Amino acid sequence: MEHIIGIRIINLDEVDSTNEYAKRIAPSSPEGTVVVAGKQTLGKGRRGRKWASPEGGLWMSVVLKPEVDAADMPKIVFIGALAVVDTLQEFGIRAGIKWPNDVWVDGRKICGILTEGKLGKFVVLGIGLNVNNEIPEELKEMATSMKLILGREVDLGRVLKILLGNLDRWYRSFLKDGSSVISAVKERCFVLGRRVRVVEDGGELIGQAVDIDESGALILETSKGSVRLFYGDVSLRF
Ligand code: BT5
Repeated sequence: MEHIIGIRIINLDEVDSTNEYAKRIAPSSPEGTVVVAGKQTLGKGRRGRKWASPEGGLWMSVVLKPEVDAADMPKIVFIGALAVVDTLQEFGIRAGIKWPNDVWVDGRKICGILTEGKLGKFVVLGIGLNVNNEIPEELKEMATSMKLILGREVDLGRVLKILLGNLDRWYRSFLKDGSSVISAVKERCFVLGRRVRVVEDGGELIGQAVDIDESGALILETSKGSVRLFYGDVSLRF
């Protein structure tokens, strides 16, 4: 079976942000084009946050052109998270998904995912995975890397190759049946069944995380009833 993801790989030594680069080339690029950079000078997280991207990490973005509507966007984030969890598993690392866009190992963030796009035109799936890179001082409490966990450097090229294979597999699964992605995320999401605090635009909510529904929303049981969340930062310790 021919692969979709990774049909074309653009390797850059340095870039502002692989997501920005991928958005620039997306209109004229085939679906499955991947942009990888040695380091990012303006790596970004959600809502204008910074993503530390020094040399040694895996900083990449994939151009996708699925025929989906806005409601399917959360599932594309999940494709990234599932593929990263499976990739870490290949290296003997047990990771879990922190809804909506993180992968964590032993209470620390190892990967963040950011999707952006133009509705009806393209989606850029950006993945930042700490591999051999240094973790900046201010993030040491909350972040980790494959090197820190394994106690040795890993072959970045091998990580990329395995990740592309896993992305391709999950993307196909998503195209065939979007709900397969949701059920897989539910199995690997360590937030479910826990009492959590979610900070979002308007303020914060505390409750029991009970489910992820078909649209990818987190269902929180609060003292005031059940709430559906589409966005937010979840904390387990508060
Ligand atoms: C994310 O945002 O977690 C999405 C990160 C996406 C990064 C990739 S790299 C390739 C592509 N190109 C880009 O420019 N971006 C994507 P968010 O949930 O908002 O989390 C951001 C927060 O994570 C920051 O405020 C820090 O607290 C923390 N953080 C920053 N750099 C980190 C790192 N390298 N490892 C772990 N945590 C980090």
